[in-house]
Amino acid sequence: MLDVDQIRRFHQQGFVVIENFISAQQRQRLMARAKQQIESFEPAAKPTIFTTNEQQRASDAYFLGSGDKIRFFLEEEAIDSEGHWQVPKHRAINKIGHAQHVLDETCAQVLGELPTSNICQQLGMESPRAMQAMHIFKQPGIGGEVGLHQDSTFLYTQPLSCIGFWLALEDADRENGCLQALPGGHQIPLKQRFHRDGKGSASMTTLDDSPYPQTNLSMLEVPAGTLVILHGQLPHYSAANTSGRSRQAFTLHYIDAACDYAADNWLQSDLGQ
Ligand SMILES: O=C(O)CCC(=O)C(=O)O
Repeated sequence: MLDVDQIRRFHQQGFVVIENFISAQQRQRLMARAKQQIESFEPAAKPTIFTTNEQQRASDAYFLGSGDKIRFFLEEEAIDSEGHWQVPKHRAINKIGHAQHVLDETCAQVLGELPTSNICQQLGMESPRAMQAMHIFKQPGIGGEVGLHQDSTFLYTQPLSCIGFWLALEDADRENGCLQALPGGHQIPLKQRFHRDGKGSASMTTLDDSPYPQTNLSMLEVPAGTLVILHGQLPHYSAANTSGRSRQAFTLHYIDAACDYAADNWLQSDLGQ
């Protein structure tokens, strides 16, 4: 649970960093389970690359259907233009998502040991619902950047309610692509919505085209075991992993079930807690 100072910091700066939130044993269970899942994953002839390019992402049925499944997405550099693998399978995975917090017993158990739902309530959520889980790998050398974004762009409710929990499974620093966040940036309006278009695809719509404030991003270099809680409107980013070290993280995104979850959000699922 959060103390008064941590709650104040979340409301003031839009994020809060809490070291030693998840134990080494819990981290190992999540990482070992992901390793097993990858071993049993059999990639399609034309596997899905995870990309920050929305047009490509929107046109991908494998991605759009992953809200209530456990699916595997590859790093952009893992496969060349002719479809040849550049790295072994376990080094190619960008992320696993988006419903292992419900569908996978180990994930559900470990996450159930963490007081994330209670923390949501401390932060003002009436009826927390864990909508989306992601095991993010940021592979050594080829782990791609995640562009500056606000999480409510992807999990839109009225009123806005998304809160992200980002768990460092391994040390994260500037070389291996730690999170970077705009302090106080949760006060700016939501800039974009990523939504289904009713024709089997999805696209980005601009809601507010003013530029992001020219404030420096805070570099959130954190040891393994740290939790970063992110307000849904907080602009955040992570750079490519230029190091030889991996940077695994696990994220869980909540919305308030007391708010209206948009029927055209890309992520549609009847699962959730
Ligand atoms: O782990 C990362 O590199 C980025 C994760 C992120 O931006 C998110 O979960 O919203």
